Amino acid sequence: MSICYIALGSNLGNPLEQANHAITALQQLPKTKVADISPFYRSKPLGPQDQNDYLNAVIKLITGLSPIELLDALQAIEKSQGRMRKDNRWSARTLDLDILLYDNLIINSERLTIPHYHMKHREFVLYPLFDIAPELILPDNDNLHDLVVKCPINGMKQWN
Ligand code: A4P
Ligand code: MG
Repeated sequence: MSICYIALGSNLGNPLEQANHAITALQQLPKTKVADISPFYRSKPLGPQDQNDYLNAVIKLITGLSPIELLDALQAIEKSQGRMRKDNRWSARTLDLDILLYDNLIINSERLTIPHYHMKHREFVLYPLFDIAPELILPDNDNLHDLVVKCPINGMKQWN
């Protein structure tokens, strides 16, 4: 079994409902257990500013799915919750589920980049990850605590 961390983001429709629905779907994945869920945060949009604030969270999974099987499963959940892929990057979305980390693996393939690119500079990834994995060391030996200290919180708040 492998340990992985999933970043959840939503800023369209009802983000709280989307997040809870996605977590239920993750709990129903084969060979997979939801081991921890971070608090939900409200963050300012990275990218175009003419979109709503995001709900962001990080979820810890213990899974027997391979990285690609997990990606397929996450994309199926996104699709079932009405995610439309658009050409413009960083645009609003009902649900985004990204694989941040998968054990200590480094993957650079056509469909997968793990650790997730830019994760080291995003407050809406680092803070919730730190909430559930304060001792975490990244595959390149960077210490999560050091990354959090260096990352401005950028007005992020608890969701409620
Ligand atoms: N892909 C590669 N690596 C991974 C991975 N580790 N996990 C590929 C998941 N997918 C991965 O993804 C595009 C392709 O990335 C997939 O087909 C997969 O094979 P996508 O979900 O269709 O595209 P996207 O999410 O719109 O693009 P991108 O560039 O991943 O978006 P970002 O960088 O995640 O940004 N602001 C706030 N405050 N909070 C947010 O959560 N999110 C975004 C999206 C912008 N601004 C935000 C937030
Ligand atoms: Mg994505």
